[in-house]
Amino acid sequence: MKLYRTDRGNFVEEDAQHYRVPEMSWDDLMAREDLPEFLAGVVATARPSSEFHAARVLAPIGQQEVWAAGVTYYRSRGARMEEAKNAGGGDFYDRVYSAERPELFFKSTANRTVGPDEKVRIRRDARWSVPEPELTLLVSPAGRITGYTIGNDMSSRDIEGENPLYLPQAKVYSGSCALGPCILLATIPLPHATEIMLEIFRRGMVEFAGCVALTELKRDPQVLVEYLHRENSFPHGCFLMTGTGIVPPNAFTLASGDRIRITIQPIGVLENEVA
Ligand code: DO4
Ligand code: MG
Repeated sequence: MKLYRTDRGNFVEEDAQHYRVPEMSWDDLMAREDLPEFLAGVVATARPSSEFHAARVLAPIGQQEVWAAGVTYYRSRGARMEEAKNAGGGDFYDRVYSAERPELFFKSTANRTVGPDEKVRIRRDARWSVPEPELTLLVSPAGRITGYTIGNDMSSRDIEGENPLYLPQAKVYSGSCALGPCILLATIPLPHATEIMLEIFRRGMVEFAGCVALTELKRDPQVLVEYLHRENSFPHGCFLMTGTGIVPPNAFTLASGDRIRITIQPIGVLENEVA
């Protein structure tokens, strides 16, 4: 079951049919502790609607904050150690990879986040920019994982590598986050074999492609949520990106006009062009 936020209202999809979700704001939906069960009730009682096909799908975010976990895959640990070695920061990434406490950082708000087919941005003062394709959790105010979406944690590697204290500038800027295309309701946990695929197209040709399975994710998503909720409250619910396991080679940097396609089945495909 998938939930879409569109310019014509909110729709739930089940078995290729779409059902309008009765009058309720997106924020009220995101904050529901019983979101999967509530939407199962909508599907059971509503009639299918064809209106969805004329609608534009929007980023699935309202007043939720987006947070992110870092260095949760071995590949990310290695890439960060390499980029920060001249700044003497490489050791921190190795230590956080093995530590009990995960790295969690504030990533985005709705005004910095784009939806499917909208444009992500690279910073004008960065020389080395990459997308980070990440399984992203929808977390209820009480800390229940109620859904999954696809996230792109756009990052400026040169700024981050120059000094770990520059992390917020490398990660948080206008157009630095993409989410979508929908919320896959967490009726069952995603299988460990789930794959995250990244393709980057330049002038219509594949410039980079990579793939990682959730078996490589070192941290249990529920434990990441537990740390995020320590001493923090999220009255509207929140999103938590779970880190990247795909890092393009060091010679690669994004350019304007590149298309970034992230696929996580059964959630779907999130595609964005670089402005
Ligand atoms: O520690 C820096 C950021 C790590 C990150 O965003 C990731 O591993 O996905
Ligand atoms: Mg990341």
